[in-house]
Amino acid sequence: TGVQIPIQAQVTLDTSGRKLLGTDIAAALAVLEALPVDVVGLNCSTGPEHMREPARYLGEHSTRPVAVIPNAGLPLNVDGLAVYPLGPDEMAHDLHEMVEQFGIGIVGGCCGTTPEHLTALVREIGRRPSSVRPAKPLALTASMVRAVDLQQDPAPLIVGERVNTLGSRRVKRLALADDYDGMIVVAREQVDSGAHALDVCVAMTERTDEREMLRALVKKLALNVEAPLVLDSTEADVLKDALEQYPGRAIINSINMENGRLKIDSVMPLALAHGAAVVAMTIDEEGMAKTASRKLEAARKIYDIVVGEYGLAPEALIFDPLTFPLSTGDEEFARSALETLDGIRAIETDMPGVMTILGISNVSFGLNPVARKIVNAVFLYHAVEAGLDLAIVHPSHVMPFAEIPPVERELAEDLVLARRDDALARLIEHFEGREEESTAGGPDPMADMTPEEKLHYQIVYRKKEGIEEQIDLAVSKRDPVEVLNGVLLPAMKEVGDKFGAGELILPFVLQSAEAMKRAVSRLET
Ligand code: THG
Repeated sequence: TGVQIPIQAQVTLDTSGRKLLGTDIAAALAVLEALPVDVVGLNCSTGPEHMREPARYLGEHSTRPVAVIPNAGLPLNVDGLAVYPLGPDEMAHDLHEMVEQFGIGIVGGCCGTTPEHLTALVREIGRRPSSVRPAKPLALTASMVRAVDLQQDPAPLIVGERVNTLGSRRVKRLALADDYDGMIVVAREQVDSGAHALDVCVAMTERTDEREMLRALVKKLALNVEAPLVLDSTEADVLKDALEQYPGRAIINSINMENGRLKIDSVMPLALAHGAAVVAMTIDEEGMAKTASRKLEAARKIYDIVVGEYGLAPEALIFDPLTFPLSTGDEEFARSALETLDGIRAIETDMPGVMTILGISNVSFGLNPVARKIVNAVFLYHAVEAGLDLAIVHPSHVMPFAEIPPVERELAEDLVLARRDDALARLIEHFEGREEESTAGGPDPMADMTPEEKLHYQIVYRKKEGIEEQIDLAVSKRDPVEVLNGVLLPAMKEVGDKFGAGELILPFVLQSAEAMKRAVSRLET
């Protein structure tokens, strides 16, 4: 009809602060903020007292006016009838407080409220100027149940890479067998080892039903895994079905300008309709951008269309300045990682507010597994230093930069930062024949330690194997409470401090916590 009618979108939370299927207020707001609604809010289910926390959250973070429309208290069942216990004056008082404290802009009454309740609201609150709303939405992705900040502190947001038929033989085998439960197991493993979100891809040359497969997998993942999804497909129709299936705020991976505007024009309407964030590769008609200045040029063209024309919030635009393998020995790619790092800086300086992402493991394709781990860790470290926000990695394979032996760090940095012409040859030679688990190569660092020192070391360095024996030795000499307070807790505190300082990323903290858990449960017996 051409008539514009404001939309007021409200969620109903139970007394625990969640919707019926578990959605919390942050996940709900992440989804609603990305959609063209005019007012967000809460209604029904509870009285004002249970709405305080979510109302505070909305008041603080919503860029739109916030509505709070409670019941007249939690209903009591009196002889089979619902009785609402909250009187007009009490309700008006509670809502008045929320208006004043949280900047709530719209109030009203749902079940159990009467004309007297509304008269009291009008009398008590009256008309007042609307509160000033935050100018910028939070940069969030969300699953059905929880929201995740795109700007993690410490960075980066970790995107698990393995639920990908192109990136895992195991997942490809599962997908070919239509084993969705098997893929859920892989997804859970990624989340349990520290992934904040999951990249999901079921593209395969062997099959033509990517559309149906991704839809089915997204449906299962949405209900079984709490992490938000990154929908990885080059096909707009595949993305369309997956977005329709997904109840959270997804990230689309990805668009580019290889064929001019074509991909953007087919994907952006979907992104806006579903409120998704979008990964954009720095590829244009001239191909994949290999230098920092070409990456910036391609990114700028995309920005002008996606933000300038389509109106996507810059915070929802995530640039991927491309990672190339360094193992080819190809002269053309020798400086490619360095250009990627400079590309991150250039993009974030030129287009404030946008995010950046990289597929880290690509950098080490073709190297031996031990060398891969180290090159990946070095590249990730420098990318985060350059300002990287999101990293696609295998969370249980990443390694803390600070723990790389200096000699190996230098070899990897020579390659990643293109510091020597013979860097690749030297790195390959160093790691030739090296097996996993013998990474350090040197003497056992725990050889001369007391049981207490070993416990400390095992927690800080995530070595849960055999931690029970050290507990037994430690408690043979001292009080278990002393072992807990004097040894285990300080070790875990050290891990927490390192995390806070950005030296460790989440997967490592979880592994330390796992060692801690085993130690504590032994202590309890
Ligand atoms: N940018 C964006 N998206 C991406 C990439 C990127 N998605 C896909 C890819 N690159 C990132 N994902 C992976 C997944 C797995 C591996 C690398 C990148 C990987 N896999 C092992 C291998 O091939 O050696 C798998 C071995 C096995 O089969 O188990 O390295 O750059 N936006």
